[in-house]
Amino acid sequence: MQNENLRLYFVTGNKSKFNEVSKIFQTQKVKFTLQQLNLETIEIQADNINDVALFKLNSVKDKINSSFFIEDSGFFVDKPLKGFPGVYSSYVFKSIGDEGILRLIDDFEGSRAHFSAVIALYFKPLDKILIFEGEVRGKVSDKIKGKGGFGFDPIFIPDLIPNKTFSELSPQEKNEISHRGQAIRKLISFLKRNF
Ligand code: ITT
Repeated sequence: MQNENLRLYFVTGNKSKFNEVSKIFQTQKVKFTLQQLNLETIEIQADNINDVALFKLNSVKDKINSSFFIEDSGFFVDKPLKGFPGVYSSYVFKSIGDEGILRLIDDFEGSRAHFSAVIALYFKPLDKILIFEGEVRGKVSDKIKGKGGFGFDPIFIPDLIPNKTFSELSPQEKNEISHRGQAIRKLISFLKRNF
């Protein structure tokens, strides 16, 4: 039987998130075996994603007997939408989608946007909760471009690769600069330091 101390669950219903994270784990020498766990979590409507992430973690903590983490992320159109959809990203994507966001914007060149990710980890060997964050800045594309990724990827142009949307990048290229990639690499450094 596998050593339970070396099992790490990523509690998420979003297969695309899991696939991105799992690719990073494969390229790093991590002793932990990563596994997706699709458990119902509770997402409160707070105005910052750190609070959402901690609540989400605590909503399933009693049901899991291993180390595990959850991730809460969002797409923020800082200019001209003052941060919308932000903490409502999941719902807004399902309701109005990428097209709906584009209809709200006139000046794409002058737009600003970012993705944020907060990972909350329950690390069983130390009985501790830890937070890891990542953020990537850019602007909104004037049209939907690319086939890769998920969610708002086809309309986000990162500052670091200013001629492509996230959907036009390979999974590795997106992971190298994305909010999720940054947060996961911090989590992996923690695991390497502590196990
Ligand atoms: P879980 O809560 O089960 O993990 P979820 O998709 O509901 O899955 P969130 O509540 O964190 O996850 O919602 C974040 C939403 O923000 C997500 O559904 C996407 O619409 C968007 N989003 C987050 N990261 C993204 C990324 O890397 N690329 C594109 N869209 C992203």
